[in-house]
Order: sequence, then structure tokens, then C-alpha cells
Amino acid sequence: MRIENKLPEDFLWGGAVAAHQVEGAWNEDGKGPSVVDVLTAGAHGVDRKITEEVKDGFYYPNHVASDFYHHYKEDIRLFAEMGFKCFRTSIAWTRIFPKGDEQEPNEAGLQFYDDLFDELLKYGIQPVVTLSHFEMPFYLVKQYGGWKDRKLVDFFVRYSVTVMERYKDKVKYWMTFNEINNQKNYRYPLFGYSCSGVIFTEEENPEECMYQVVHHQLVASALAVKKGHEINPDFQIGCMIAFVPLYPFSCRPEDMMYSVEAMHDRYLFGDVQARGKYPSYIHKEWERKGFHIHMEKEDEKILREGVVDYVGFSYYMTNVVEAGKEEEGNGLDGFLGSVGNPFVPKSDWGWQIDPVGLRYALNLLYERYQKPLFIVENGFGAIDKVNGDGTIEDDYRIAYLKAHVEEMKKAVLLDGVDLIGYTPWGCIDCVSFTTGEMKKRYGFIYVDRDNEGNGTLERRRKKSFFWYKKVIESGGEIL
Ligand code: P53
Repeated sequence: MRIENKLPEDFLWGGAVAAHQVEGAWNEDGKGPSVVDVLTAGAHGVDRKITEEVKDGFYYPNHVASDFYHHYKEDIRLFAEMGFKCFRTSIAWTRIFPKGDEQEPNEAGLQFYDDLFDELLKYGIQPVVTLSHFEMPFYLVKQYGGWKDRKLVDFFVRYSVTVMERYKDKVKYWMTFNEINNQKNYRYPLFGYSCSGVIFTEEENPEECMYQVVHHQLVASALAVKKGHEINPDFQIGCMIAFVPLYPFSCRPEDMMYSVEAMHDRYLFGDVQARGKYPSYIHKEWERKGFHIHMEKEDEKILREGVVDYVGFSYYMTNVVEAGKEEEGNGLDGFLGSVGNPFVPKSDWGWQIDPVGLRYALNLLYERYQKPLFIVENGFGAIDKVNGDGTIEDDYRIAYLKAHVEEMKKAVLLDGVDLIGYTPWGCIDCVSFTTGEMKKRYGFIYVDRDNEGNGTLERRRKKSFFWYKKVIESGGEIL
């Protein structure tokens, strides 16, 4: 018997970005400022600053980013050349509702995404759309305190319904909140700020506040799923979680048990979105800590009715936890409370490279949720060098992706995991989220722009571009 070595015909090979990390044009055609528009550039080990407004004397890398807003036709032509079946991006909420609380949307913003999706569909590329990818309106932070205010639920639902109605015949795959679980690490200001517009460390009880904020978001997510299905019953609407599996440091029973407890941090919000209710362990934790999360009477029903159709997740690395070392790690290179893994190498930014961990992740999530999965981010942030003849030989990136695709294939072909697709992160170079750098590149396509904003914005195919084209062409057989 021949053993199948290809992924199914309808497997969605593609690439992923987020509006704020590629588009630029931060204040064009009526767009309002988002939370990232007041984020400065940092570096590995240097935090991005959150300035109170757009101030003179600071450099804001997302204002221009890769200028996808003006280059999207050229970029989509390159995606089509690679054979993309899908392309994941987000809608910038602030192009549609510049302040966030308006009654009427901004037509110029809606038109931009109409044009973008039409351009994709022209080549048979399916748009996969995140509704909120770290780019909520800055006005909602100033005026309402971000997601602390339950009114944000209504604003988000109004925005979601507006775009789901508008694009109901163009977009089938949606996701609500990108990496909703990042903010579980309430100690690191960037996470709460980018997910919800709240800096938890400035709150009286940071952890309790985080749960309240996320509760509002979970209700909003469930309502968007429910209303989306009413708009078009064919919609597939997913959650999106940052999935960093935590291995026990040793086979010491205490390490094993601590890894199970620590994994709750990874699972919690996905559990609510995929199963429609809060899991048992969180009720016990709230009781122990004396937390009171305010919920409306109808919330239970909303969460139950707004269960997602699939589980989208990002996978970059695994981490290791050891009982008794709960305060190690910084939470940016991974989990707060994580120790190094002597068996795996690290990227220049300290992210541990572990392809086998992807097969492990796929098995964990499939066994837990029994829902289709979608790897909506994976990739290798690295510094690329342009040779004298203009070529870019990113063999390190090819090696990373090849090893991950191999493990992904095992999960599908050997373990029987139901996987919708694979969209490597930053398929065209973009601004790094955690550091704001341009030099932390992920793309198959190089963008001529540096950390200080110099460069022609010219696009170039890297060696990995030609590699990925073959992978797609062969259904993953040739790696
Ligand atoms: P950059 C942590 C762990 C895994 C994924 O990150 C993460 C994070 C940080 O939140 O974020 C995702 O650009 C995120 C993207 C981001 C990408 O990882 O810092 O969804 O917006 O660009 C890569 O290298």
C-alpha cells in the first residue's frame, strides 16, 4: 500500500499578516489612530514605549510599515505567483470606525477592503480575516478605558456586523481576537495594552482586572460568532490563541503537575471560545483568590451560543517549566515562569526552535477540542542579508519552515488531525509586533526598509519564495 505523503487538495496553503504590521497609511482616507500608532520602536530586550499620543521626536514604525496599503496589488501578484490558496490579514478597525464609537462606518475604509478582497479573489486566493489584531481604536482607550468598559462589547459587535455583512460573499474564514490569551500575562504592559487597551500593572488589582476585561472580550467574541452565522451560515469563525506548549523540565511528578497547571494559562480563553463555558479550574482559582468577575445574566447563554467553528492558533516555540521556579523567564521570549530547554536551539530573539512541538501542539488541541484546527502563524524571525546581486539566501528560514511542515504533515497523515490550513507569519516582511523592528524579518518577500524607516520599499523574492512555491505546488510532498 502506498503511504500518502501529500496534504489534501483543498488544504489552505498561504501566508499571514496583520493590518497594522504591513499597511502603513496610518492616517489616510479617514483612518483613526489605533493603539499601535502610539507605540515606538524597541529591540530585543528594549521595550516599545507607549506614548500618550503621537508625539514629535519619536519614531512610530507602524505609521508606514511595509506600505501594503499602496502596494497591495503588487504584493498579491507575488502571493499568487507562490500559489497561495489563502491569505490571512486583519481589518484595521480604525479604517472602518476611526474612533470606535460612531454609528456610521467610514466608506473609504470599507472600500479599501472591498478592493483588497477582490484583488485576492481575482487569483483564487481566499481571504482569511481577523477582526481584531492588536489594533483597536486609540480613542476607545482614552475615552472609555479600553475593554474595562462593557460598552466596548457593543462597539466591537457593531464593527463586526458591519464588516461581516459587507464582505459576506467575499470572506468565509474569520477569527475574532488575535492571541486573546497573551494578556493572561498581565505583568507585561504591552500584552494588555495591545489586546485590550489596558495596562494592567497600573490597575489596583491587575489580575482581577485582566479577567474582567477578557470576560467582556469573550462575550463580544461569542456575539460576533453568533451574528456572523446569522449573516451567512457558511461562515467559518474561529478563535485565535498563541499556543506555546509548556513541557515539564523533568519527569519529576512535581514538574509534570506544574506543567499541567501552567498550561491552563494557555488554554483558558480558548476553552471558553471552543467549549462555550468557563472551565472548572478557573472557578476554583477565582474562589481561592477572592476575585469577583462581573457577569450579566445572559452571558452564560451568549458564551454557549457563540462557540467557534474552528481553533486558529499561532505556533512559534515551546517553553519549559520547573516546579519551584515560577518567577523565572520574562514572558516575552515565552512563558513567565519558564526555564531554558537544553535540547533545542534559540533564535536571535531568544525564541526556542522546536518543530516536534508543533506536532505535539496539534495533537493537544485536537484531542482537547475535537474541532478543525488552523495554523494561522508560524515562522522564523531573522536578519536577512541582501547580496550584491540582489539575491537573499535565507536558508535558515527554509530549514525552520521545512522542519515544521514535516511535523505538521505527521500530525495530519499519521495522527489524523483535522487541519484546515497553514499560513506562515509575515509572508511579506513587516514590522515586528513585540519589538517594532523591521530587521526581525519573516517574509518570503523582502521589503527594502530598515529599523529607522530608510529604504525604497522595493519588493524582492527571497530564496524561500521559490522553496515555498514548490511546497505548495506539490501539496507538501517536496520539502
Ligand atoms: P514578532 C508571543 C508568542 C507567540 C506569538 O512576533 C506572539 C507573541 C507575542 O505576542 O505574537 C504573534 O513580530 C502575533 C504577531 C506577531 C508574531 O507573533 O514580535 O500574533 O502579531 O508579529 C511574531 O516577532
